[in-house]
Amino acid sequence: MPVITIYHVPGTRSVRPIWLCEELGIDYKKEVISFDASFRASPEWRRLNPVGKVPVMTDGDLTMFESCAMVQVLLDRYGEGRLEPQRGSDDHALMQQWSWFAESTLARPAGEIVNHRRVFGEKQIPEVMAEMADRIRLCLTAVDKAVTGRDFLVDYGFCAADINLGYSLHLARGHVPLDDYPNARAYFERLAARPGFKNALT
Ligand SMILES: N[C@@H](CCC(=O)N[C@@H](CS)C(=O)NCC(=O)O)C(=O)O
Repeated sequence: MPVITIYHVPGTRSVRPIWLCEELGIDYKKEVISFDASFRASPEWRRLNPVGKVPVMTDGDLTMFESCAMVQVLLDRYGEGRLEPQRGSDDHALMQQWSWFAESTLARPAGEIVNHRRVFGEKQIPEVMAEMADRIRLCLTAVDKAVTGRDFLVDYGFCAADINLGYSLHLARGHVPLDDYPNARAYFERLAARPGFKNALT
């Protein structure tokens, strides 16, 4: 009986902790929930995620939100040193850098496009959409450079930062195609070919 439950909506940021569990063979339960605004605003869901977003993870008595934090907690509790470089090393610092970049710098404009569309519908402001797309392009340029001539982000090899950024690239490519960023595209394709990603996406 798994003690970890990940509340999941296919294609959303719950992909990150689920993908990590798949890669590490951690036993977890996937609880698929509704993405309806009314469900996310319900007292029942707000008790788990006070801002009504997805995902949520529980592990025994712990209930938490923020997908990249979940990835780190899973590494701390069950990773046994796998999928992260040695703590304190430069590679570990870069793993943190790219994980934070994944959510706060790249996923942010992508998420804002989704939110803006959802909230404003027909009345969306083209200048806002264009500005967010420009922010994504800037991030994709940075990723493209970072993975030029290498398979993964840090020398250690495939690690949790690739999971965090891989999801953000999946999100971003729905708004800005990766075609103009051949290294980032090849990197994303390498990540997307992993069974863990495929199993996490649905
Ligand atoms: N930083 C949060 C972001 C969570 C987030 O924005 N989730 C999206 C789905 S991928 C969501 O629930 N959006 C609904 C909304 O923002 O109203 C995390 O990484 O968990």
